[in-house]
Amino acid sequence: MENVVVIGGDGFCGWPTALHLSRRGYGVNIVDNLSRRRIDEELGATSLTPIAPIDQRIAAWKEISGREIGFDKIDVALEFDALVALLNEVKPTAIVHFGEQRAAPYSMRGLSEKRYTVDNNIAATHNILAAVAASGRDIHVVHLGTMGVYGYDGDGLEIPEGYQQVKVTGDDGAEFEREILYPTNPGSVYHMTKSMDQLMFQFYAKNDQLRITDLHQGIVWGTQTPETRLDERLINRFDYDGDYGTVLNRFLMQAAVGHPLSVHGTGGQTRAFIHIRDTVRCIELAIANPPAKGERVVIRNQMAETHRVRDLAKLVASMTGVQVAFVDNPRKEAAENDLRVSNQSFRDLGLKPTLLAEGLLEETVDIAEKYVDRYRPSTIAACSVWTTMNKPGIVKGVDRIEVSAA
Ligand code: NAD
Ligand code: USQ
Repeated sequence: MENVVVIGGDGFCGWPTALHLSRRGYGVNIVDNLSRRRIDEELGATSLTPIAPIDQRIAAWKEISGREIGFDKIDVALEFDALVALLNEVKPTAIVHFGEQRAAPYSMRGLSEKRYTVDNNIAATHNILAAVAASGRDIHVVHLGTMGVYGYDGDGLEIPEGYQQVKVTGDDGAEFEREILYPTNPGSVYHMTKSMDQLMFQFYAKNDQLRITDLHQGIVWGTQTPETRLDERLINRFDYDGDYGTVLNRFLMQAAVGHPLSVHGTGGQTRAFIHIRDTVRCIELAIANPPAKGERVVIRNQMAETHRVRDLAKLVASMTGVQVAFVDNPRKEAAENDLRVSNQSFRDLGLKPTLLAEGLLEETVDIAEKYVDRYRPSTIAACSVWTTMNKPGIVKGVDRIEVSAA
């Protein structure tokens, strides 16, 4: 049996991935420092769905599937020796690295959150790479990166999968061909750490011949996968608060409680999306298709489709009859952008991405409605501002409210 260590396996993407890999026959060991549960407390926020403590989650999975999942509470940014010891004990063939602070708004809240995000994310990624290199084992590192490393100032040029061929003119006029990492253009301290991760991957792939896959994932929506649906104790997180709630899940939740949908600015921002069911499939495909030893980092764009924020708001409003509010954008980002992205590499591996049109929006609305009693109104506003010029994106003093025709 092949063993996989899932770092950040108590989180929104990590937990369903751990279950999916376990069901597919991998020996799974979760590593997590449970920092997300601590940050929830710090923010007074909570998952809309009632997530069980990690030991109960794992016990429920054993009861339902008969399969064991290991758990080690390790802070991979701080506890290097414990990480090395775990790798020597478990002898994994792959590590899936979800263990970073992942909210752009949280990373922009203030100085301590900026510094925490950089310290945590950079040290976590570097420790994992250094531990794998030191172990002498052939462990494939699969990292969850983000579409946001490319930036969102696009004019419609298709974003390639990580690399760009360029011609450089030398001082004598001669032209040189180079392949470079696609230029990064991060829009938050969080996205900046993902851009910096890329350089660490490039170095360790070259210097230590590590096999590394970096998955540039779009915004994940939905909450359940076939495994997390099996029992309420296995249910996945559903974040809707102003820091960790991502846009489509926030809109679906806001619709369930009749809160006007909080569109930032004009809603002209175009972003890439993927359903959580496809996240777990993509990880399995990535693990099964590692780069050769000595090969450059494999970068795959992990997304299904692109949408403009205001179009998503209109869609949710037409499904539910909720109002759409255009609020001051708390972020510093292009008001309008086009986005075309290649996802050829996952399509070539056989992925048939789930699209919004396929009915899972209703499933997410049903979940939001089912757990509506757990909604904490005080956490809904997006209060983190990118600069002193930005105002919080709260639905108060809105520019205009649109009422859907539905
Ligand atoms: P999450 O916050 O739900 O999960 C992250 C998990 O990592 C948490 O359980 C946390 O406790 C753990 N963790 C953080 N720092 C750690 C450390 N130093 N040591 C051990 N554990 C640590 O986030 P998520 O939504 O599951 O995202 C997982 C990864 O996927 C992140 O790296 C994120 O950047 C990436 N990603 C997420 C999305 C999305 O929409 N959720 C989209 C693109 C990429
Ligand atoms: N937005 C709104 N209203 C809201 C919330 C967000 O209009 O109530 C807008 C934002 O201003 C932004 C867009 O929606 O233009 C996306 O915001 P988001 O919070 O859904 O996504 P983002 O901050 O980019 O981060 C999320 C995950 C992160 C991941 C990233 C993928 O939290 O971990 O890396 O999506 S990507 O966006 O492709 O970079």
